[in-house]
Amino acid sequence: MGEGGGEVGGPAQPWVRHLPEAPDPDDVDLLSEGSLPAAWARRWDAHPDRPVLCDPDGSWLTGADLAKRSAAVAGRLAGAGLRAGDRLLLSGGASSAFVVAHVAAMRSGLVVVPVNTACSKRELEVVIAHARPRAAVLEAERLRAWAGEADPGLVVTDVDVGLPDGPAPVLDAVASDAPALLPYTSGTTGEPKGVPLSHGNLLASVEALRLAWRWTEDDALILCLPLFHVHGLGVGLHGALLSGGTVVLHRGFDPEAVLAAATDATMFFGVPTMYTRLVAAEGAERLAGLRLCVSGSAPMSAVLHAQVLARCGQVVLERYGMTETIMLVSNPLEGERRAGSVGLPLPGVELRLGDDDEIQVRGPNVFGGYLEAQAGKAATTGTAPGTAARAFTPDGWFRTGDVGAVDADGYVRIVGRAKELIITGGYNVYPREVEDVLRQHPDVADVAVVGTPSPEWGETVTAYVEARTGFDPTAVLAWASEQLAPYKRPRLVHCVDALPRNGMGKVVRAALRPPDEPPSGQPTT
Ligand code: MCA
Ligand code: AMP
Repeated sequence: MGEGGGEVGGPAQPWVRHLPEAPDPDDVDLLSEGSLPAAWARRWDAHPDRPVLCDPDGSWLTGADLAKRSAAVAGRLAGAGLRAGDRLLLSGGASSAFVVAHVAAMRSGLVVVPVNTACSKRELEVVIAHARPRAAVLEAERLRAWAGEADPGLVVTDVDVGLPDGPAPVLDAVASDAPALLPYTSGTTGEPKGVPLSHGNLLASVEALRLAWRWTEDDALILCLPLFHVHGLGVGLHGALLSGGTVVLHRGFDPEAVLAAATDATMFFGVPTMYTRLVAAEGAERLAGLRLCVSGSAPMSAVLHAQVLARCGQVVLERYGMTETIMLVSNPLEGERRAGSVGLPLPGVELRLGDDDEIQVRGPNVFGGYLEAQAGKAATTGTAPGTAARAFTPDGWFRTGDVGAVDADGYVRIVGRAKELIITGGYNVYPREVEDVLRQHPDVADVAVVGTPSPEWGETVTAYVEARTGFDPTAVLAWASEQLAPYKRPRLVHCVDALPRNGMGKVVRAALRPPDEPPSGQPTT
């Protein structure tokens, strides 16, 4: 289907099917609250004594607590010289202190750069060099030391933001088009790509979810996703604070803890690997008490969908999104939740199939272009020549790199990927980044990295290595482990005499097959 063909969400706006009374789309204003911090502050003012956040230690914060503590942290950040528009690295496990720091930054107009808690020194240095943050709020001592070495001028502090007090700056006055979040993805070229998301992008996406999933102040969300990706931070945390309900933070995913929490909660968001573990857990049926279980970040198989229904009594609602767009498509809350489909475009989202059936989207949730480092400063280059510009079509639609199909009744299915991407346990791994690291080892002549199917992880990162004499896979993997966050490390390594290549000398990934001998490394499944 050519560009412009197969448009879903055009004049008829099928997304109204997510809303109970099929309103006129023109009456739906996803940005009416102005910004997330402004909306949150209104909730806390209206109901100061209402609990909003449960720390993993079981202690609660009310709306008034969150308003007061975040204003105090905003004062300390301003006292350290940070001003609206400055970038702030943020990394930590789930805790109320982490949430307070994040909310303080958002309220002050700082741009939060989320960092994986398990990132390597190399990965942290790459982000610091590219994003050029002014300050870093980092829970792990290891990260604080590395950040200080990478940029001695950086203000580095822990998640309690133990800086001297200062008067709070103007709060909750951010413009809709001001940048709010700058997550990083390594991308198909192996180069870091910063994804600037504006306050408008963040608000539009969670407002759409609030409407589509009827997320209200009566909801309590169990949140055990990492808070350095859009799924946990931009959907789970932001959405819960917008709903006016509560969010119960878990520090990491433990199926028993989730099932124990299910009796007092209403919602759970997870990746398929979490559901695989939940169906296998004792007491899986306790999940039935929740009003909504959502899955995303990776495809959920029809088999797993059926297992969750059989073991947990839940018809999982699968949805589809990206860091660059936050949430795009969701199965309906009411109406059929179709296994193997990600559902209908969310309110505000227009979707079409472009060349080779690539899913293309536009809407108020879609970012404006990647941030590229330029001679000492970074600039947004949504339409500049180069890799980043190819992210958009000439008529302004974002190219997702996912290949889709749309059923006669408007349900979207993801049938493949045009981009080279491995999704393992809901985390994205770009083969090029792993290959670039492995190729630096003197015993590796060349290497190709692919995902191989795994029942638990979806895909497992697998390396095919053309080895030099003396190649020791264990030593090479140990060395790669210092360069890469744990989820990016190859879990399977195959030695091959020669990588399959086409006439141009390019590796043909589809032709990579495990040789007969058992692989080296520690398979995860
Ligand atoms: C942990 N390990 C992994 C992964 N997670 N290996 C590959 N892929 C992974 N995802 C490694 C650990 O380092 C450890 O290695 C070994 O596997 C066993 O660890 P385990 O304790 O079992 O793992 P875990 O800590 O329980 O983590 C599994 C998890 C986690 C809970 C499923 O991966 C997770 O939270 N995934 C969610 C990711 C996410 O939020 N993605 C959203 C991005 P070793 O034994 O060598 O030490 S996508 C997004 O944001 C868009 C917008 C969207 O659509 O949502
Ligand atoms: P990220 O770049 O980490 O934001 O990951 C976005 C990618 O995750 C998308 O482009 C898809 O390839 C994939 N993804 C997210 N949700 C789903 C889903 N429900 N089914 C299949 N793939 C998904």
